[in-house]
Amino acid sequence: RKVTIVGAPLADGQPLLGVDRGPTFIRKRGLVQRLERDAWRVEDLGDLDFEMRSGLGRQEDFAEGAAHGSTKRAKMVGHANRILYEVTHEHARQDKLVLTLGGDHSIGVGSVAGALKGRPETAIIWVDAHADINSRNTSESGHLHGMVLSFLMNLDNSRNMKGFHWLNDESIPVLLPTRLVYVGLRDLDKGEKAFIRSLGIKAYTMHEVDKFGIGKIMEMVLDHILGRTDRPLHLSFDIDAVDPLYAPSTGTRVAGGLSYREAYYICEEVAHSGCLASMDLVEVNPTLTMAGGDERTVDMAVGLISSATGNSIL
Ligand code: DIR
Ligand code: MN
Ligand code: MN
Ligand code: MN
Repeated sequence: RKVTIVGAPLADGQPLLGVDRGPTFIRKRGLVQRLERDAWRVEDLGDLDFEMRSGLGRQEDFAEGAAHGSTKRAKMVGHANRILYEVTHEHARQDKLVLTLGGDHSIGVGSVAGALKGRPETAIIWVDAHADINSRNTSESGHLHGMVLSFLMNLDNSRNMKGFHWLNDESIPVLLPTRLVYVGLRDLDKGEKAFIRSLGIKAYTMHEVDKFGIGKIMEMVLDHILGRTDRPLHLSFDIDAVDPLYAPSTGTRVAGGLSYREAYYICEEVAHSGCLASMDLVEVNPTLTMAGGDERTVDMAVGLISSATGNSIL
């Protein structure tokens, strides 16, 4: 069993610096050793180089009072995702488990596009407090980490945005609404609710987690996207899905999230399905510790990856 680790040190999909250092911190807390202990053959590609020679300073795009509604850092985020897409596609094609470490969630454009091109039958489990399905027309913030799924599904013609033209390639399947399921949602914009309803996307919000319990939720999740057919699963795990009590070091904390065990249970059930083919672990920003020197969030990221890749309790 081979796993490829790729670091995607991108912070341009949202305003706070530090999330670009997520991959470094996750490695420092022993990710590779954990995977090797679990009998994986690990190939760590290190961090990708997203530098753009002619790039504008981020400050200009995220400055206070920057034009409301305008999409921020599209060229940079599009460019970085194209690089990530090439790499993840190549390794998916070679039938490896592909693990992408963010970075903010905007890196999901490249990692999922690579997964879909390499394994077109891939279904996505999106674990997040947020739906990340805004288009440039519905986004209230202009932050690209909140717009990932609109690119993958080509909503409102998103693939024509500057920086993202590379997605207009027939060999990259457009993500179908039936191949996506959400878990953990609790903070959605108006336009996002409209997309989810009109497209009929399966969404297990925190309300359903409370109502049914995480055991039943994961049965329904896997039944919805797998049914009786085994197909490759891509798990896109935004650490802000987890309650800020357990994962405080992230850019957009929302109270009322997944408990420590609920988060682990999701990963354990994904492992149990035997279908995990690719995974993102994103939005870990170790510089945002409230108490200082707090490693809880990074350790949780390492633990969740370890569980999703098959490290079982017993
Ligand atoms: C909000 C927040 N829906 C936006 N999204 C976040 O900016 O579009 N995603 N924080 O992780
Ligand atoms: Mn997200
Ligand atoms: Mn989120
Ligand atoms: Mn089970």
